[in-house]
Amino acid sequence: MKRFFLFLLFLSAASSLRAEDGHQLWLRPQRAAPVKVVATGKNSLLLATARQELQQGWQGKPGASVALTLTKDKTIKYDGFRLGPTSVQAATEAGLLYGVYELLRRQQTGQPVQNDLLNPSYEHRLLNHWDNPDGSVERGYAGQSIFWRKDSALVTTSQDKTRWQEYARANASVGINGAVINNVNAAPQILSAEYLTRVKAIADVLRPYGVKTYLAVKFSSPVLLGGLKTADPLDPAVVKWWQGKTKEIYRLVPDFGGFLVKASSEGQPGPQDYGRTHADGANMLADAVRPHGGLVMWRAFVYSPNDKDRAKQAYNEFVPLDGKFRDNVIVQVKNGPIDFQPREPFSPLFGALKKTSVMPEFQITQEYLGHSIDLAFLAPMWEECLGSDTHQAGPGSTVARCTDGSVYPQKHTAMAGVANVGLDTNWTGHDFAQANWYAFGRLAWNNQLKSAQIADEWLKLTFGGPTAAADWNTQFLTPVKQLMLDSREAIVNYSMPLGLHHIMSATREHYGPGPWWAPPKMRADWTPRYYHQADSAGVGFNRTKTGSDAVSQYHEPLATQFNDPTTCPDEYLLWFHHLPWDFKMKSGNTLWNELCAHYDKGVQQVRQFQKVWDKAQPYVDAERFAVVQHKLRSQSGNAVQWKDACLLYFQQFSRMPIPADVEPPM
Ligand code: GCW
Repeated sequence: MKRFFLFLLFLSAASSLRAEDGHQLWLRPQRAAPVKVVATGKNSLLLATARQELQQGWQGKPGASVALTLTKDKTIKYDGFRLGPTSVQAATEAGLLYGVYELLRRQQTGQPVQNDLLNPSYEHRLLNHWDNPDGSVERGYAGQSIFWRKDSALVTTSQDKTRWQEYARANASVGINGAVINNVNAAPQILSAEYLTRVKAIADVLRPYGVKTYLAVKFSSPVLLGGLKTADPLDPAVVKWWQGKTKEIYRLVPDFGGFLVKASSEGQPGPQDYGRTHADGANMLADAVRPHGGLVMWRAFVYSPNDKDRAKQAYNEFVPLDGKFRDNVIVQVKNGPIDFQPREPFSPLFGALKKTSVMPEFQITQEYLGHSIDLAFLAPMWEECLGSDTHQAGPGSTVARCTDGSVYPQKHTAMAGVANVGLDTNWTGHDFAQANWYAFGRLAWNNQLKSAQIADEWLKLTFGGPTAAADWNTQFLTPVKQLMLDSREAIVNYSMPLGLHHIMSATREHYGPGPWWAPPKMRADWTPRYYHQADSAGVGFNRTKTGSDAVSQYHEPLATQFNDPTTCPDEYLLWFHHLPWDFKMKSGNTLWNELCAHYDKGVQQVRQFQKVWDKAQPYVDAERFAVVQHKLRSQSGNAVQWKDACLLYFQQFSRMPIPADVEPPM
């Protein structure tokens, strides 16, 4: 009996240990060597954090002395730092903290430290949480919100605080320094005194890690919460209301970051309801936060049911406003012109807004890339966008350089990622989705980093360590890294290859295929047909000069290149062209055969991933191994579903046979 009891005890200890593996993210506890920390400056919150991290994680010479020094070195930008094997110099305390994390990361991943200068690409590196006050998370696949739960406004538990602290630490370790803690489809009550109490509680926990708190606000809050008759941004009573509300927030959270706004977009109220422009709306809020040093991040995600081409609207609405925004406004632009699809060309707003601060918004949560079931490493997608040459200020004006201040003298620079974090033990649902949180932070810090390096670091930190087997690098790291690097393209292949987009299922919350979905009276631009335009003559959206002319929103030589199907890159072909099924591709295949080949390839790729993962078993703890294996199995089924459904659906228009080397639909 006693033995059985001990066995139970062992089991529960073992299982909690296993759950911990996922919970620790890339910050797994290390057996640290003793270290002496010599810090200049007063013992502030951030320095205390830096000191603690060093003491918990030092892998260098035992007893070494590490100097954390504040300096006025002008080559250090924002919260960048200079790193030596036993020293960090920075202009800010946050910089010292980031230097410490970098030092520890290098030690753990076996990268050398010479005297390096590391400056962040962007001043503000933020997560956007689409978390609602009732605890649900819009497009969240990792459980309920870590910030809110039904009726939580008034009670903050010690468990809440522990979780927020772990969250803040994870952010800081990759340089993320801001969090918008509620949904852009904002509930007005977030600005009520009751909720602001909790906002303060959250901000107090995030602060020692250098993470600033921001709020998303509903433009009609003065009406819904303040009882005013209007939310017209030029109305003095409205201006006054926002000023008062802002003061109230700053009294509670003196370092509050500012507001994120989705306005006149997808049914959300906004300045256009009063005949005003985005600039009028943004500037009014910018003036309210300016005395406190706050920012306004104004989203450019706008489209309406009457557009002939949704992809064009943001550019049409925002380019005429270039130069009209206050300098503490940043226009936040999604990577592509439609909506976080598995592949889109870059948004033509990048580089086109020359007198306005512009920031990229990426989606970390996998709304269109398989939720938390499919394995998708997203760094390659973001790298592709950041590296796209807009040509707006000559060759080399990449999206990265057009947003980080290299090309235009932006007053503020920033990057945002829609978070994939929830209450799940492993934070992100899929164990590999942690890599996307990690990758976002790393890319926001350094927009030139390569996906392969990010994957390498993340795998070493997450699955490696001193206890790893001798052949870990060859048997685990190399193949699993390749799997990660191929994973996004596999999803493009089995879901929306060759520039197809927005043909996912609407009824299953954007998981799986749905090119046929078109209930009566549904808004056209919410149905997949609007995007694929398949008919007996061909498939694809004609955005050339003979179609919607969206190509003209791109700077030459891109406009000409995209306009011609023989020069348009295959990846964007059906994004820009409606082409006959027998159109001859660069490969020599007909379009139909090429489409079939891509769908098939995607399926084969996932099967290959399964094999790679099966072989990884000896190198992974049992729990994470089994869960990922199980998810890959589901993903494999999902891939087949995509292939079969899309090929059968499109075949009714193409009336062409499935090529012999493609697995026939079931
Ligand atoms: O991708 C779409 C999502 C919406 C989201 C919207 C946006 C928060 O389907 O859920 O709303 O974009 O980015 O505002």
